[in-house]
Amino acid sequence: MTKTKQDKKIRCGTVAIVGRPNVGKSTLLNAIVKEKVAIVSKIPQTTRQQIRGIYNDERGQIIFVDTPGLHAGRDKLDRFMRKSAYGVTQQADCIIHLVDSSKSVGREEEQIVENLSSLKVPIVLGLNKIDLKGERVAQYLELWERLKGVPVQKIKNFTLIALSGLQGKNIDELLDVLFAVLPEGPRLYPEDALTDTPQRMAIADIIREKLLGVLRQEVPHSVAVVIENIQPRRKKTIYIQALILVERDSQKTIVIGKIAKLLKEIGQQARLELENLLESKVFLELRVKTKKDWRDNDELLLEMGYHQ
Ligand SMILES: Nc1nc2c(ncn2[C@@H]2O[C@H](COP(=O)(O)OP(=O)(O)OP(=O)(O)O)[C@@H](O)[C@H]2O)c(=O)[nH]1
Ligand SMILES: [Mg+2]
Repeated sequence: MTKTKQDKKIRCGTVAIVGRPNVGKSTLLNAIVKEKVAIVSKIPQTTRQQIRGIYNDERGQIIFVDTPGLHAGRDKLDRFMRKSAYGVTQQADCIIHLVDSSKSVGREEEQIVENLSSLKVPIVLGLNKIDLKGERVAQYLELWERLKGVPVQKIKNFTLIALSGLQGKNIDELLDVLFAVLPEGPRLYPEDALTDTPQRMAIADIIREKLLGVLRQEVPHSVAVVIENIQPRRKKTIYIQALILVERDSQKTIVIGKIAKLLKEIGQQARLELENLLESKVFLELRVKTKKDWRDNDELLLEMGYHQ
């Protein structure tokens, strides 16, 4: 008897995208699901919590989990971010270790490979930013070889792929690799689901992304966005009050200055994206407040959705 289309088994699984900050994890996720589900910026440590992006085709479903960039910071938010990223690797069916192939391997990268190399699930080493000529590809292969003690061709359950999330290069090839290793099983999310980020978090992240676009040096890491109020007001307008937290008064001055100068631009960009997300007209009000050391404050972290 020949197999009909219905008989064909579909595959479904979770794929964690992990790596150092700024290697392009969120850009890759957005390129795969062809929608902006994760914010992106030039500044490292943009992503602060897990972001799911769900991909579907006739082969099945892949639940991609974008994670905060792994770095060595020591405050409570840093620890939450690390826990959040490594936590995903414990539950995933496959892991993409994403690296920036134009940048040198550092101590942080060694630590990541030390952690990942003991896992049993298939690993895909994504050599990203290949559009920048990928000058350092060999260093990443050597690192994996050194920690596994065998040449890359001999590492079990290990695949290499050159990528450019920015240019959408080799995304189809990546999907082929992933569907080949994921388990058979029914879809876990409806086919039209794209992500499951809570709306407040998505709104706060869009505003934070616009701020990251204008802030420099240490300030971005001290900035958080808390949504205080979302309220339908008048006909078809949603009123959003957002509080921008900084850690020190000196930063407040910088942020207010930037905002005043760029409020039109930031507010305008954020508003357009929010209108797209909420499918409604949006009125956005931004305030800035100092909350000393919020990155080390359990209560505030919880309020922002960075659960311990
Ligand atoms: N040239 C090039 N740039 C890229 C590529 N992918 C991402 N970028 C850029 O790299 C920067 C960081 O991208 P993100 O996607 O935010 O990186 P991330 O790994 O999610 O960073 P964190 O959330 O901080 O861990 C942005 O300026 C992107 O435009 C790529 O394939 N090629
Ligand atoms: Mg990110």
